[in-house]
Amino acid sequence: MRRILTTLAATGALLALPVAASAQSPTTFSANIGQANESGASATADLTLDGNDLTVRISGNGFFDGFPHAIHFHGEPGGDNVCGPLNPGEAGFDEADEDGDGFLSVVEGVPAYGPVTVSLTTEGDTSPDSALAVDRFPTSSTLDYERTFEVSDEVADNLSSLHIVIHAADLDGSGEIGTLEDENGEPKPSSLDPDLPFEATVPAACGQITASAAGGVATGAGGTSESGSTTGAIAAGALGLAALGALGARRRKVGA
Ligand SMILES: [Cu+2]
Repeated sequence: MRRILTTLAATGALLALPVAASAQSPTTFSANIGQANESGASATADLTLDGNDLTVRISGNGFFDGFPHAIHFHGEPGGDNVCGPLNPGEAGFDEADEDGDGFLSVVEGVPAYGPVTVSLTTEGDTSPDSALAVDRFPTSSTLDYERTFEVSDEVADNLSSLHIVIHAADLDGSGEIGTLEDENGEPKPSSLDPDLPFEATVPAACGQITASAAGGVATGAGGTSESGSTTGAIAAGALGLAALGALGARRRKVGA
């Protein structure tokens, strides 16, 4: 019996600690991720930053089903990054489309949205080294991405200057990725890696990360003790959901 009580007490202490920490610091961000290259795909993202732990949830639709969609944060942290003109007909698109093929390649988009800062892989490394880790990105048309991982101080402090870019689109409507041909009738290669097809890495959607309106997560300043405890309960619920989500994601990976 004493052992049970000790265990319960220890569990209570473990549960209480993150609530106390989270009541002060989490900051929320979101991104509306619109189509690029007239892919017809779009997504929304919700981000929660707690210290250097960043939880990213992305839900989309219209993405090519059954092919890995590389997802990155792009941008120089603190820099003047924008999604830029992403679709034919938008102001500045013809200038950005340097080779005049009618598509904005990854490389052609970099002057606007900047280099890869974080790779939103499903597991393992999240650095730019994993930018093309095609076996560790979502493959469904709705993406259904959720992951919590640690980011650098530089990224944590400058999230609002970064963008989420989602790659891979069936540009020629063939029902396959990799059928697009260049002007010579040869398979059109990726601007990043000649061993990958153009369609495998081309931007399909882009959205700027913006801080959510103040009040989304209570700061606690000026709050009564009663509302403070309500905030704590909500934070605890959110943490519980996040933990369940992380477990679920891990399960899915193991089962896949
Ligand atoms: Cu990217």
